[in-house]
Amino acid sequence: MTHADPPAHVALDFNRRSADEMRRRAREHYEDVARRRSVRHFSDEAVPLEVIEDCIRSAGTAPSGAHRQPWTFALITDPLMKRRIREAAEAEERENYSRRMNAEWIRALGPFGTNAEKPFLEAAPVLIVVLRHAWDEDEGARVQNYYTQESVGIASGFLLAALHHAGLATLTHTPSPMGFLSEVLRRPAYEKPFLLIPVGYPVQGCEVPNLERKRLDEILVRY
Ligand code: IYR
Repeated sequence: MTHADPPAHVALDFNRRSADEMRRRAREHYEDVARRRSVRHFSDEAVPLEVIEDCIRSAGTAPSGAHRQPWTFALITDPLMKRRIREAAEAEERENYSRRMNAEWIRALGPFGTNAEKPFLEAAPVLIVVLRHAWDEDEGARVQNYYTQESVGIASGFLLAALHHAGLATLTHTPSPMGFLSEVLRRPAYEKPFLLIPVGYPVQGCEVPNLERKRLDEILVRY
C-alpha cells in the first residue's frame, strides 16, 4: 500500500451566523476587550499554567507570512530568572530615563507614572517573552521568513486578548534594548525579543490611569 500525501486543500470550517447573532457577538467582544487595561501592580498569587498554555495555543493560531509561524513564547515562572530579568531591565531603563529618552518622551509618560523601577517583573507570577524569528535555520542553513514584525505583532494581540478573555491581567512591557533577554533565556541569534508580558492578577485596590479611548468617528474613515 502506498502512503497518500495529505491533500493540499481541505474544506473550510466556517461558522455562518445570522446578522443578529453577529451584532450581539461583536458588541459583547467589544465590551469585553474595552475593559482590558495595562496593569503595573501585580499580586504574587500563582496562576493556573494550563490557562497560560491555552492562551499561547491561541497566539499560535495567528496568521503569519507564508505560514512560517515565526514566533517562540518563553514562559518564565522561575523566581531567580525573573529577578535577573528585572535587574537587567532596570539597568537599561535607568539609562533610558536618565539619558536616552528626550524631554518630550519623558513628558508623554508623565500620566502613566512610569520610571526605571520594574517591581512587576518579579511580582507577576508569570512573564511571557514573545520572540520573533527574524529568520529560521534548517540544519544550519538560513531559511528566510516574511513579514515577521506583522506576524508576531498579530500573534501578540491574539495572546493579550486570550489572556484577558481568560481573566488574567497583562502589561505590554518593552524594556529597551531587549538584547539582555536573549542572553538570560539563552535563545539563538535568529530569535529576537519582541515583547515582554507580565501576567497575573492585579493587586487588591489596583489603580490605573484614568484614560479615554478615541471614539469610533476618530479612528474610522469610510469610503
Ligand atoms: N520602556 C520604558 C519607557 C516607556 C515607554 C513607553 I512609549 C511606554 O508606553 C511606557 C514606558 C519603561 O518601560 O518604563
